[in-house]
Formats: sequence, C-alpha cells, structure tokens
Amino acid sequence: MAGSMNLYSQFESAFRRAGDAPALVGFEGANGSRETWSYARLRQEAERTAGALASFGIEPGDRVLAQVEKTPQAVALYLACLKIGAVYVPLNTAYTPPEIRHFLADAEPALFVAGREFDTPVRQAVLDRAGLGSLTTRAASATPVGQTTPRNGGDLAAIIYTSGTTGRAKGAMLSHANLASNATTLCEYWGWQADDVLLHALPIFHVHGLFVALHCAFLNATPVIFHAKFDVDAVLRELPRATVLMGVPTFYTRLLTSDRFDAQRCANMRLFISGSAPLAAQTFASFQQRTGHRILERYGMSETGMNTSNPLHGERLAGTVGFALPGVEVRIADERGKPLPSGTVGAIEVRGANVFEGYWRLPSLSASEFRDDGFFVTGDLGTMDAEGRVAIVGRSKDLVISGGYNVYPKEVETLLDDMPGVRESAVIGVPHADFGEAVVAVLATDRDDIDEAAVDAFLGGKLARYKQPKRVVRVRELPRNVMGKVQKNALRESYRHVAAAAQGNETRS
Ligand code: MLC
Ligand code: AMP
Repeated sequence: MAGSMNLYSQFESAFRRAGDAPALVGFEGANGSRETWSYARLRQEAERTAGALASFGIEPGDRVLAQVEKTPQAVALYLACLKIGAVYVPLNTAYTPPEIRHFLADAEPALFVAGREFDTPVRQAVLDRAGLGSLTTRAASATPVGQTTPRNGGDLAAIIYTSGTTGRAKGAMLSHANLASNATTLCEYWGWQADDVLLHALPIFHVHGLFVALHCAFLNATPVIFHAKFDVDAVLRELPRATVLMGVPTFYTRLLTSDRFDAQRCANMRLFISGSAPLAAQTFASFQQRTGHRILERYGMSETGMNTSNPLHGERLAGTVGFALPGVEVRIADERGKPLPSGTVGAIEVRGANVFEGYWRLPSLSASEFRDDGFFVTGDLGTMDAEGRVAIVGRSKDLVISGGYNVYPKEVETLLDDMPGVRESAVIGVPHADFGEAVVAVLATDRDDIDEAAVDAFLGGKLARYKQPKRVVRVRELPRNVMGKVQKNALRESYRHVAAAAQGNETRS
C-alpha cells in the first residue's frame, strides 16, 4: 500500500480513530493558561506544518535541522517532517552557536528551525518557546498537506547526533523501519493499554523523549500530559492522573527527595520506566519501599533505539537491564565478536530491525562499528546470565553520562587543552547524587587561579552548559601508564568524592 512504510501513516491511523480525544494535555499556552490539543488538532497542525515545509521547497530526503523548545508546535514539526518524507534532525537546546555550526555544516539542512534567527546562509524559520514565530505563522496560512509521502522502510526518518570518541558529533541515521519496529515492539512488550495516560517530562530532542515515549503514545493515541521540562512539583501534581512515566534515573532520585511522593500519589500508576543511564540499586529499592512500584529499567542508545528491557510481568532485577526485546539479538562478545560464555564480561553487541543505517556521511566509521555478521558494537560492556538477562558493567567508550545526557570527554578536553595556563587536561565522570555522574576536569597547570569560575568563563559560549565541568582539580601532571596513556581509572579513583558532597542538584538553589 502506498505510503505504508512511512511511520506517519501508522500514527495517522491511530489519530483518525482517536478523533477529538486528548493528545497533548495541559501544556502552557501562549498566554500562560493550561491548554490541550486533541488528536484531531495535532493531525491538523502536522498537516499545516507540512504545508509550511512544502512552501519552503522541502523535498523528501531533505534534512530539517531543529533546535526548538518543547512545545506542541515542535511535535507537529517532527510529524510534518515524517509526513513529507523529510529527515528530522533535532538538536539539544543547550548547544551553543559553535556547536550548531558543526551540525549545520555536517547535516547540510534545507531548513534550520530555531528559537531565533541565527547567523547562517541556511534557510531558516523561527519557532520560539511559546510555539510562535515564522514557522507557526506560515503554517497558519499554508495549504495543509493531506497526502503522506510514500517511503520505503530503509528511507531515513531522522538523524540523531551523538558525540564520539573523536570529539566530533556524528549523525546516527534512523530509518522509518528502524523507528516503526522499535515502537511496535515496545508497545507490545510494555503491555500498552487503551486507557493509558503518559506523563511526559523528558526533552524531545533525544531518542528517549522523542521516540520511545512519543511513539508508544502515538501508536495508541494515548493522552500525553505534556510538560515543557522535568519539575518535581509539576510531576507530583499530575501523577494521580497518569499511568505511565518514563524518565532518566535523576527523575526518580529527585522524586524521592520529596515527602509528598508516596504510594497514594502513585495509586493510578501502572508503570515507571527508567533508562538512558544506570539506575542505582539503592534508588530501585527506595522507590519500591516508598511506592510499592518496581521501576522497569531498559537499555538502549541513539543508534539502536531500545535493545533490552526488564519484563512487564516477571522479576525486574535492580542492576540489570533485562532481556533482549523480541526481534532484537543481543550477544556478549570478545574483541573479535566471538560470543562469550554466560556470566563473562564482554562487549554488548546487537542486531535487529531497530539497528540504525550507519553514520551520516561516515561510511568507513559505520563499517568499523559493525561486525561482518551485522552485529553493531555498542561500546557498552556487560554480562548475560544463562536465562539471557543482561547487566551493564561498564563502557569501552570514554563517555560520561550526566543526568541522562552524554558528555564525551574528548570534546571537552580538546577545548581545555587550549586554555591559557593549562598544559593538558583529562575529563572524567565521578559519582554525583543528582546527576548520577558529574563531569570533572583534571588540569595539569601551575596556576592556582585556574578554578571552576575560570573554566566556566573559558568554556562559556563554546560548549553546552551540561558538558562543562562541575568541579576542577589541579595537578602538576597527569598520571600515565608505560604506553604514555593517561590513566583515567586512577583519576576516577583518586577524585571519586569531589562531586559527591553535592547532595541534590548543586546547580539548583
Ligand atoms: C541540566 N544541567 C545539567 C544537566 N541538566 N548538568 C549536568 N547534567 C545534566 N543532565 C545544568 C544546566 O546546564 C544548568 O546549569 C542547571 O543544570 C539547571 O538547568 P535546568 O535545565 O534547570 O536543569 P534541570 O531541569 O534540573 O535538568 C536536569 C534534568 C535534565 C535531569 C531534568 O538534564 C533532563 O531532562 N535530562 C534528560 C536527558 C535525556 O532525555 N536523555 C535521553 C538521551 S537518549 P547552570 O550552571 O547554567 O545553572 C539515550 C538513549 C536511551 O540516552 O537509552 O534513552
Ligand atoms: P545515547 O548515545 O545518548 O543514545 O546514549 C546511549 C548510552 O546510554 C548507551 O550506550 C549506554 O551507555 C547508556 N544507557 C542507556 N540506557 C542505560 C541503562 N539502562 N543503564 C546503563 N546505561 C544505559
């Protein structure tokens, strides 16, 4: 059937059935009041936004780069891109102009949608935090696009930029078939129900909030309580109306800091899901004690969508990420891709319809991260028990995950190495009560005026705030092994307490 592999066609069937049922619920409208869009409205807005994109001359396969706040109009923009066969390329709203320049050059978008005008020759439209701007204005007068552009399963739906060990962000190419297969699998595996209500407080520029959460909701035309960002009080207020919450571990540790968070408030809840970063066994246990709920932890990444999940029915074990999802093969392998016996630590490798099409315009890198038999090497290290339950024990990639955001040390080190007075730098992740891990910079310097404030001032405007070190440690020189390689394990051990004293979110006053 024409257009049947376009993911939007699947959403549209559900939207049509839902009619005037609520879609995006309780978001803050332009005049500060709480507003709701029905599924009929969401479809209409997607069609009008598709009309606006068409009026810009956007063709199937064109990239639409978007750095936009979380608004219903931003959701409509994503749906519009799918509908007309454009490739949606979302960016973290924290990225700074120098970071954005890389994405503009690499993605070569036909349109850049941002909260305000940017200094670039690329064609632009504005969509601000109130959901207003030239895109909205154009959509209001555009001829709605009714027809969904037919797509093959392998055609690209999105490119998600993820940084790498080289310090340069690379674009993971995700096809309509990748996204559709993962969404269908998750709905089934998590027993999505007709009366579910999703509480959505994640950002919508990453896989977790955009694909995992919204796709499950859209395939079922589930009402989505739509919060612009995670706020403990707002979540506590809405929990009694919701049945499903998806979050990074920081959501759960922050909820537990509130006395008002208890079993009664969760009485209507069916499922709390955690991912994007390791959920501490302590958080899992405290959560169960407080609410009676066992958080369901799952594991995924931008390149693959979701790979494993603890079961809906059956034992959810703290410290494990559960079983390979149906249709996803997961193995623990040695450095050549040979499967290891159960219980042995090795590289986590995955294969399945969910696994991406490679990195945008980086064919040789793409090839090197796949085995000959098609397994993708995730860069995570883990074990699998005899029943197939996976536990993540570490990472072979040098990566810090802070509050669910990935920070690649290389990217920060490259900048810090250029800081006057710094001979060299090593960036590490250390335990942090609120963010799980905090970014710490160890700097080889003789200058005692190089502290957090100086580093902040130097990196400000160059690097997204969440990537900037929360703590700075000065040393005479960095420890190296006989090969001359900086010993990051030794640094992590020596400085593992430097950010732990910050109970709760030190950046919130
Ligand atoms: C914000 N800040 C952070 C931070 N988030 N610092 C370190 N790590 C983070 N994650 C800093 C800001 O720069 C700012 O610094 C200060 O904290 C306050 O900003 P904020 O916006 O008010 O923060 P807050 O709302 O408290 O955000 C924390 C958070 C948020 C945990 C709610 O980071 C969040 O929503 N994280 C989810 C990330 C996510 O969706 N990941 C999924 C990736 S997909 P200053 O200095 O200016 O005050 C993936 C695949 C998978 O990984 O498996 O899902
Ligand atoms: P991203 O590149 O943002 O998609 O991040 C993906 C990475 O997040 C994975 O490769 C893992 O290292 C990490 N991750 C995701 N889910 C989990 C989890 N449940 N436990 C531990 N790490 C996780």
